[in-house]
Amino acid sequence: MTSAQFDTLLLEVDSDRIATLTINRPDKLNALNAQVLDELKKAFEEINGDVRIGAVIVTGAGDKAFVAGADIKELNRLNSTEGQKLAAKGQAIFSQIENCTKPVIAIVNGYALGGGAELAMACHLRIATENAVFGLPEVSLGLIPGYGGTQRLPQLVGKSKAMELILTGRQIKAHEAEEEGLVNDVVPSEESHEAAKKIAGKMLKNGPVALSKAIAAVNAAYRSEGFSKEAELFGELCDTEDFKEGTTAFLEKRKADFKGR
Ligand code: CO8
Repeated sequence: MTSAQFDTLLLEVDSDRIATLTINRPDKLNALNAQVLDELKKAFEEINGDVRIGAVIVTGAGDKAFVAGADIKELNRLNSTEGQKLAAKGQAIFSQIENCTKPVIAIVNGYALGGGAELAMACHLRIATENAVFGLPEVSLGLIPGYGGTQRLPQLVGKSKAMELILTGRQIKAHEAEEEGLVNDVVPSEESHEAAKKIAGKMLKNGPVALSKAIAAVNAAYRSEGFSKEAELFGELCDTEDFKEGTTAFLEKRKADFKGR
């Protein structure tokens, strides 16, 4: 079964009840613009309600990127109120993915930066291809992660490592991500779908209601006030000169010159 109602996503379901949801903007390295976010919301509503689907694989189109972040062109125009609102909207969609009643496995097939890393972290498991690169480079744009990254990265790798990665914006490769507990496995690119389907297949031998309750029970330990604080602080940054400079510098393909204002 394939679903044709999306412009920026591909949704296919195989005979093993495994859906593959592909973010499909390869010319922009699958960056998350408003349309991708809206379609992700709709796709997960559909996935949750479709009895033919037992598990979901999320990946990016092309061989270069999973998702290279939120669309910086759209971010550049935000004021503080809009920034906070967009962060809260993205957080709600990623929380919908995290709370999907069916297992969600990300195949991280290249760059997973900023919002892309945040999307991967909202999935239940992550399988990285050998060329995967993870990072929260937002501070290099005069920003902070706004789609839950300041909350989920410490949950996955511990506070100390998360602070290092968030404050430096350093990008890490697949094997370091595995050592840090950020990904479950690293596999060659051509084996990634087979690997994800194998693990999804093992899950699907179990009781579907039990799977959904297990997801809800694990997630119950990870709710935090920090998400709304993150959105509020992201919004505050949208009114700074550094945010304008950082995002404009990226779009003009030059180095940012931050003034601390
Ligand atoms: N947004 C918009 N466009 C992008 C993005 C992005 N995040 N990433 C890549 N693109 C575009 C490029 O502009 C380029 O477009 P064009 O061909 O029109 O010039 C195209 O994709 C291909 O990219 P590159 O030419 O840059 O490819 P390279 O192989 O040279 O570099 C990189 C690949 C290193 C991944 C590089 O593209 C890059 O650094 N991208 C940006 C990574 C980044 O900083 N991501 C974080 C963005 S901020 C964020 O995600 C915040 C999330 C929280 C939001 C909260 C609420 C709003």
